[in-house]
Amino acid sequence: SLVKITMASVTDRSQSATTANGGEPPKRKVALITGITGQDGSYLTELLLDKGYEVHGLIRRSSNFNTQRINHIYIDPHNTHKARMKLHYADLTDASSLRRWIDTISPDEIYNLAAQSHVAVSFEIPDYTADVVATGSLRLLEALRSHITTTGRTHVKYYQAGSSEMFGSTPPPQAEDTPFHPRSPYAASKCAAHWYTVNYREAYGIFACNGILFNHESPRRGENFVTRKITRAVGRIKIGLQSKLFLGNLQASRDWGFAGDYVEAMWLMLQQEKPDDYVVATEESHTVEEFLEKAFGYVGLNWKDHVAIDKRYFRPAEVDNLKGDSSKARKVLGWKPKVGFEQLVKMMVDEDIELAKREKVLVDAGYMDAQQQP
Ligand code: NDP
Ligand code: GDR
Repeated sequence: SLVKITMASVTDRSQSATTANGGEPPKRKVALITGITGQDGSYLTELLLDKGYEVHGLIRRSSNFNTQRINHIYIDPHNTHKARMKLHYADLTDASSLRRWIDTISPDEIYNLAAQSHVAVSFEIPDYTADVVATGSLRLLEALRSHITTTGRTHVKYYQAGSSEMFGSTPPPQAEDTPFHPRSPYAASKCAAHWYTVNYREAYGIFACNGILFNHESPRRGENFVTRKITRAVGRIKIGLQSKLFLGNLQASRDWGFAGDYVEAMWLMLQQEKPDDYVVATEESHTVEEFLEKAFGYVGLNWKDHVAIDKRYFRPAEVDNLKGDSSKARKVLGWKPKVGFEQLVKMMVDEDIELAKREKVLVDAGYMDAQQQP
């Protein structure tokens, strides 16, 4: 099972390190990622593996496999020379697991990406959202503080996945010094995690950074976020598997970038001399309706023929307009987005057309119902 494999992999790492370096600790940088199975976790893992890191990911137990986004980079850990990504069971609600893995892995960099990350769902499960997003981050910081105190490993760096949702109803453009006005339990919890991170930096001198990232999307985006929900529907409608798409508020405006670009900014923050907080954004904003027009228009469809409004998808409080000012990240980190809005929409639609074609084959062969999604 996965647990047996991963337990073995940690032991294997120290053994192979001893042989390879004559008893010296391994030279490779070691990263620990929470939320490795999520959209950003998968892109960040690819980036760090490319840079030669050994990457450890914490995954939570699920009754279904939840590693689809990282299966393509998974190498059996028994292959100790090649396998540089290792997975371990843990949970942000379980402090002991966090402390144990930090101590066992001895990471140089920790990326805290795990979250109940759906804003609308956070209104349904606010208590759990706060437990994972706010207190979970505090647990991880506290585990890191203990680890540093007992081992003297003061160089360990920490990244906190902050969000533009923290700005909420504060009008754009939003920069690092813009006041927060969260509009959901998710956003309020992210504000708490932000301030815990600042506090651990100030109180204990931990190298801890907050990335305040605006929306970023990709073909790996969860299917119930609006961009992917739209591009999945475009693919399925074009291929004839679906005809209607139900959405909520089409007038909300978001600053949408590409996840692959944004994980690079996370890494850059931890490579600086001093820890700090950075806004990461494209500095361009579009409404959901504009996204619809682009995505349907790209394959020659009119969104108005297919979209119906369902009140269920409206939120008790909405964030109307987000548009970042990322001049600090551009100046200090030398970061800028490579993928623009139109390119992003096309990339997502192209991939979802291919996915719908594969679904169609299964439907035609009688292996899948058209309503069903694999
Ligand atoms: P996803 O929802 O795709 O991934 C979230 C990850 O967290 C998954 O790996 C999930 O595991 C894991 N997770 C959820 N609950 C727990 C838990 N209790 N213990 C351990 N792991 C858990 O999010 P993204 O990749 O899009 O975002 C990454 C981070 O960045 C999140 O913190 C998000 O809030 C934040 N963020 C995202 C932005 C975006 O536009 N994408 C913008 C700004 C911030 P599983 O796969 O099992 O569900
Ligand atoms: P957001 O992303 O709330 O910005 O949070 P989402 O894609 O869920 O919503 C964006 C906007 O679209 C409107 N909307 C709908 N949203 C969803 N999910 N489903 C619908 O059917 C629908 N119809 C309209 C929403 O009301 C909203 O205004 C994302 C998450 O990744 C967070 O974790 C992250 O912190 C922020 O981005 C930055």
